[in-house]
Amino acid sequence: MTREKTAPDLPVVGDGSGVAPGAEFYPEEVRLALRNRGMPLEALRYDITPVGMHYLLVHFDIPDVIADDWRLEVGGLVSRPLSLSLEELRKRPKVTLPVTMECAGNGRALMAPRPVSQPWHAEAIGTAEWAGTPLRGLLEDAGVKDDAIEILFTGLDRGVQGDVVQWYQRSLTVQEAMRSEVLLSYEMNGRPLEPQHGYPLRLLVPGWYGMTSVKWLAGIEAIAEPFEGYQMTGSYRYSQSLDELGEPVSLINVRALMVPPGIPDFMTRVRLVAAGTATISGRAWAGRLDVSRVDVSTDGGATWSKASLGDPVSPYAWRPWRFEWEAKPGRYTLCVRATDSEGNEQPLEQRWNAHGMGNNVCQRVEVLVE
Ligand SMILES: Nc1nc2c(c(=O)[nH]1)N[C@H]1C(S)=C(S)[C@@H](COP(=O)(O)O)O[C@H]1N2
Ligand SMILES: [Mo]
Repeated sequence: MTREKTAPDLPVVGDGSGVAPGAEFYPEEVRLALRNRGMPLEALRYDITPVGMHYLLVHFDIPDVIADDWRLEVGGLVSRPLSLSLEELRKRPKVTLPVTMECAGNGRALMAPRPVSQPWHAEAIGTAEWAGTPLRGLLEDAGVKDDAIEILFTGLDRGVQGDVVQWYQRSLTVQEAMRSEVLLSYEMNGRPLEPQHGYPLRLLVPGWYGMTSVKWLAGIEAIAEPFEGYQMTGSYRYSQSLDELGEPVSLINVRALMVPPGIPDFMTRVRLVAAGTATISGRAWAGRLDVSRVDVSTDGGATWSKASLGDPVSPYAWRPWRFEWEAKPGRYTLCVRATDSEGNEQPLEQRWNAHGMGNNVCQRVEVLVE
């Protein structure tokens, strides 16, 4: 395990408090947003998101990995350490699974005051057909020892975050890592991973927010203590201040999004819809749980009507929904709200947290019917 170092003095964004006082974005946030694209919401029409429309989140730089020189090292508290080439991994049992992935920071920019980081509204989402080999088989071959409590995953990207010089690293409990749906993935939508999505290999943890699915994976290590690196303790926490540790962010919260109907105004994205019957449609997901209902409001959340649901693409992927709306001339705020199989409902107002995590507030779309 590489020990994390403290970075020399670096400049701060804004007043350094970690939140923005007003609605204006700092140049640093805009620059991050240009590196990390969101999924255009009209792509909610596809079961499987085309690779070029899937959201993207890269903390540091995309590393330059030469697959022929690359190996996956499996070590730490295991009986038989392994070192595998991409070819060897591809010869192992192969599983293909459509999975909806969402960034834990999705919805951050809708919080007030706004936590300063990647300024997602609601577009940090996508569903890909991921293929790879189950992690469990590999861990069984390596023989994880009884005193191991976590599995640590290390990516090949390095940078500074929260004043800490680090490789991108996240851990899972042995129990979570052993779940059958967890993959070491080398294919996205039937093609080798693109550089930005983790080529040649990434971890894929269905049901968890995206930060868990470590890209450019190079190391897997069984460890005896909980891993306390920056991406586990300095971020990805539900806390009320940056100094407070808070609860870890893990599984994806229930959410529905709609394809914004009609046509957009270029700058404001306000929608123009023709009067008459309008079909409102979209997708809903709840991580590891099922979506049990989706409701639509055309009056900003005052009254709700049930949408009809289609079948999910897989147990870990979104399901389509639709709603027929008799649109009469006027100005409307459309909202959509999903409920999961445990009765959790999307909030109308989000509870604030310092890192801007897990915001699943109901989507609102302004519409002008003529
Ligand atoms: N090595 C590494 N893995 C990573 C990241 C990263 O910056 N480096 N970003 C994480 C985050 S925060 C998310 S949301 C997902 C995004 O995956 P995608 O870019 O393929 O959509 O990758 C995760 N895995
Ligand atoms: Mo993320």
